[in-house]
Amino acid sequence: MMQPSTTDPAKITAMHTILNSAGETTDGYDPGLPDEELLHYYRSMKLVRAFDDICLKLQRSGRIGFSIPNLGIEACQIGAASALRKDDWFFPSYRDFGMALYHGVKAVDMMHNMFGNAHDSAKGRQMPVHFSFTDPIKFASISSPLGTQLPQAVGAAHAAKLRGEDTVALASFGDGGTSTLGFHSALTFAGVWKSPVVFLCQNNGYAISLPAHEQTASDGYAIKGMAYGVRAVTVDGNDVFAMREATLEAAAYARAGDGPTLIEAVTFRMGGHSTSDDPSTYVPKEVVDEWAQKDPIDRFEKFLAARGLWDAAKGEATTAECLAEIDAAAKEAAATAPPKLETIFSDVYEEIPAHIRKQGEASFELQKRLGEAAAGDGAFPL
Ligand SMILES: Cc1ncc(C[n+]2csc(CCOP(=O)(O)OP(=O)(O)O)c2C)c(N)n1
Repeated sequence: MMQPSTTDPAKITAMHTILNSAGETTDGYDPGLPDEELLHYYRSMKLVRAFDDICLKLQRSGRIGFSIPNLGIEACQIGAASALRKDDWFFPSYRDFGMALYHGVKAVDMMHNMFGNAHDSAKGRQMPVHFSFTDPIKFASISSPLGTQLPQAVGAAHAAKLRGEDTVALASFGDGGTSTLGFHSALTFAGVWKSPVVFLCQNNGYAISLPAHEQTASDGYAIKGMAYGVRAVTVDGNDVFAMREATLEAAAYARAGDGPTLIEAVTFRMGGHSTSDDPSTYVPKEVVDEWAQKDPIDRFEKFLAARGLWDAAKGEATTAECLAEIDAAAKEAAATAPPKLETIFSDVYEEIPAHIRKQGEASFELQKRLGEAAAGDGAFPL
């Protein structure tokens, strides 16, 4: 369906769309998916939006440090995730938690991280939105330094290949991530080794305030695959079906032993970079208005409506359900105790070195004397 080419730059940079803004598909395309799966796509995208809404309120009321908005880019995550198996590897960026929600990670487990409490999989030692899950998918820890997940994905994919497994690794990153050394070394190795990796570059218009056209002088990002001998394709990132098809093809190509693919998903971040950002200071209003017409959920609703699966009441009911689920998750996480200071070395050392033990004991003693830090101490600067 995507007809990508690794040799013809014009084909690599031509954007593939299946579902247009009117909710119509190209050439009578049918995803061949049962209604319940289509509705799962829909609910997953709405759940991402609900998570964003509630996290913004939690951040503005000082309950969590910060969060990362996804408004407008939900189809990238859900389309790509839907094409992968539960035993594949995910090496996500901080804007990719929709992939985990799609595959059944519970919202409350995400909220435990947002609050950094005792049930957080990272035991409260990570920043908010820096999720890591081993169940039900292998969702490697999100890290803040851009591009680091790309060589990690190549390593995991290469190891799987050496073990004779047919799993693939998805490395997801933004347009800004392509300027990191990680991007170039990962594509070099994956190209040479024919590693089973899907590189997903979500070109969402800006790297914080830097517009994508100032990030690179090349004609988009997919074309960068050519120099590394990596198959590449440019896809409409607001089209959940185009994202699914491109990722399915890339995964099949990788599983067949043919090597990696670089997918450039063209999309737009309608919100801020994080809850500390005000995009109205650098994004022209006309650009926002133009992208609002291409909203990924709106066009999917039109598609569902044409199949008799959606109407305004269904939309409202889904929004209410998703908000209730995320709200309950936030309440549970907020009511969960913070990690005990004594757990600070858990899972770090097999045997705690003597000098570290001594430092730990001194701080435990200090805490006994001075008590726990109160909420609001050490305000989060991001
Ligand atoms: C190596 C590195 N350099 C700079 C930063 C600071 N930084 C954090 S997010 C960001 C923008 C990233 O933009 P992009 O990769 O396009 O992803 P997006 O946030 O748009 O999803 C920058 C420059 C960082 N985290 N890591």
